[in-house]
Amino acid sequence: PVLLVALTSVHAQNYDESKVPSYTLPEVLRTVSGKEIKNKNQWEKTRRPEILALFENNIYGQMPRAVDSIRHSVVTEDAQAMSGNATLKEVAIDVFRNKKSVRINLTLFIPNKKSGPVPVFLLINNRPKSNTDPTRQKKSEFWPAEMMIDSGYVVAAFHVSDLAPDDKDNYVNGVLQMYPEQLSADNGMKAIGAWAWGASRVMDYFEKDRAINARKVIVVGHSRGGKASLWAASQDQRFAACVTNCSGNTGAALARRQFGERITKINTTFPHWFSNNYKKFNDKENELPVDQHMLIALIAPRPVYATNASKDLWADPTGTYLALKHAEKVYGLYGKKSGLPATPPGINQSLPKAPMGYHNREGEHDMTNFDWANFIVFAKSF
Ligand code: GTR
Repeated sequence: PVLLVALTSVHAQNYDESKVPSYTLPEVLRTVSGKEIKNKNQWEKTRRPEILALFENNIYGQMPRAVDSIRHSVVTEDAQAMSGNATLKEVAIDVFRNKKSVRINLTLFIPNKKSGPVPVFLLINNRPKSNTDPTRQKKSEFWPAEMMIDSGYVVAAFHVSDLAPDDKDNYVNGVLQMYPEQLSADNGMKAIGAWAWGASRVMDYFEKDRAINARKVIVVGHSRGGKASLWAASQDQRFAACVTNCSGNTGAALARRQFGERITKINTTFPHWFSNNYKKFNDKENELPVDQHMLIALIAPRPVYATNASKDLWADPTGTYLALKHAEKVYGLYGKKSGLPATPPGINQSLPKAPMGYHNREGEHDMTNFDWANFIVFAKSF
């Protein structure tokens, strides 16, 4: 029993701010070889690709790009959806590679009152499919499609299971069938990478649909989906902005704070999310060549909104705020100033403003009408 107690205390999760260890973050504006980055050209030419490769090789895995062909088929089109307020389109996106394929089932509602290409909120849905019910018999605050339509946005969603089932024994049954080399590589893509890959394939479709403003697609994700929305926006610069809600560890929260969920825990509970290489950093946050502020920096100068819930300490709302603050200097290279104060705003005091927004909603780990109403304000700010 003595040994058991010792082991559990090593892995106990910390929720006490006074027990956050002191830490030094990797410097976002200095290259691995020590060169200072002074302007956006140096950032884009040297440091941004370097950081992207560090995230690929150590955390999320590679992002395979080669495909043999892609087919888009509109399966349903109903111009009288939502009592005539929206056009529902259900689109099958079939991607072929190495004689294998995946089908992404995209649901989208387009507001009828808008003419011309319309900006989009695209949700990477990690919750039950009923949350994005195309018939609207079931309505959920997780994806309040009517609210988004009334505000003049296209609202779209796909489910993560189309790309990689969220299960350690089955995650290979999806995109990874097309890229078997990823499975044997220590920096190979796993489930979260596959979900982000799916968001990019949806973006390919948006670029072909004339009802859509593909220059203004905001990729949204909650929790594990929010880790994927950040990774999608980081590596695919076609996304205009990113919303990451309660994304926590290996999402928008700083790993080195060791507050709430930690790398060992996430790699143990979800061994199918991140690359094999990431396991090397179990209990070794300080050895990572990156921290999560650098993932946000990869999105610069595009807007990022990182949102949280007050009772969701597991996802470290404060560590998320600090990650935004530490990414500010990269936005600064583009002359963009975040309006975020030095310390986090109070509960429900939302700051939904480009280039960096933050709020900490009162309540549980979830995504609600409060969050979405703020996502709209954020989208109107750029
Ligand atoms: C938790 C996990 C978090 C977060 C969450 C979710 O169990 O530890 O990192 O991803 O699930 O996706 O709701």
